[in-house]
Amino acid sequence: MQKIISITGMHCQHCSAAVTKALEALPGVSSVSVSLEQGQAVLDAGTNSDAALRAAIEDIGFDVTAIK
Ligand code: 9UX
Repeated sequence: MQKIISITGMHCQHCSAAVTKALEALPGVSSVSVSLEQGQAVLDAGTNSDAALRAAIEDIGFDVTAIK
């Protein structure tokens, strides 16, 4: 299912690259697109829970403010 994740704390392209990598590391995730400018990740999350998506991002030091 497509999810849109709002993320704070990304300040350069290495940040958005790190978030992309962390999300792509989750099983079943595909089509990850992270926008530094918008502070947002759009992805097909497969069967991953919102909690799992949140943990993947927070574990590498960014904050999740919303998952829709
Ligand atoms: Mo860029 Mo992000 O120097 O934590 S990697 S701001």
